[in-house]
Amino acid sequence: MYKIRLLTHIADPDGAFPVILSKLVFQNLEYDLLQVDEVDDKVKEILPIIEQYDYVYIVDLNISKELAQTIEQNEIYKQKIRVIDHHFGKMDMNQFSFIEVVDIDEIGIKQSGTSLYLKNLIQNFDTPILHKPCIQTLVDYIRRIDTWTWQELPEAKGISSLFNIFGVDYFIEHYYTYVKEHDTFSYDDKDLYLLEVENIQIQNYINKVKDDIIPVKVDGYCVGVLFSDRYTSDVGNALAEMYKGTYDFIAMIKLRTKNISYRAVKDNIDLTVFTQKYGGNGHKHAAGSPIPDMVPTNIIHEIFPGSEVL
Ligand SMILES: [Mn+2]
Repeated sequence: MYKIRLLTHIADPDGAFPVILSKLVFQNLEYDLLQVDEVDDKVKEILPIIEQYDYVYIVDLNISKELAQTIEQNEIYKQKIRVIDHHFGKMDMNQFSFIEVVDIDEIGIKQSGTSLYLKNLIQNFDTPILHKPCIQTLVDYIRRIDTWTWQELPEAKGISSLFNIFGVDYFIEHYYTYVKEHDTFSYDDKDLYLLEVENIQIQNYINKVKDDIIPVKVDGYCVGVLFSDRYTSDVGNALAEMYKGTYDFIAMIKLRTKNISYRAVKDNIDLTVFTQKYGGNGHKHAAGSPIPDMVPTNIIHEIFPGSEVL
């Protein structure tokens, strides 16, 4: 029986579904849901105890070049660790033998962390359950949401909204049970009602925040900056559409989770170039970067001069 450790992305269904797939295939599984900037530290924690795992999968996330070099030089590390990623900005990590970054596959289909991980599991640990139509459908929906190709199949979008409503832990629990108990996937009446309410809330929220944008010039770009940590994807897409011709991209500052999400407004923008300077990562038209640790404290000092953060 294999013992598996999975490190995956906490932010969206593309990170959550690999947990479900792993639970279906491996009885002995430990997993961590991580932010992009937490991966290196977690891997460094695991390296000294890596003997106890057969494989350590890192999905929809990546590691630093320095850490990749350390792993590549160690026979055991590189045999056990598998990085499966699809972020365009991490393409050059394919130089390492244990890292696979695929943006578009050999037949021209844009890939996501979940879709690549499913392929990997089928190749290496094939079990009948992975071929269930409901898994194929859900993985395809998630892949489309994550690669902005869901417009051709609008029903895919519902999974993203249900993830936002449920939160990551309930999402995993709910769909793990679902795929075990069902052959095919469809939204039920409860899902549809939740989606309707969610849609109204998103529209109301976008209407409220659309006028809160602060125009900022940075590194030669004209950026629409917004403090917003809700409905990132919908807000980003709606604002990018509304502000065509005004901004190069939208930056949504999320203080609570200490990260920034970017959405390109103009087609010719490559956000991987901009975010690299700020320790970020992502795709050409959607990317993220961390907020430096001291920023929340600095803001408190700014608001309450002379204050002391305990
Ligand atoms: Mn992804």
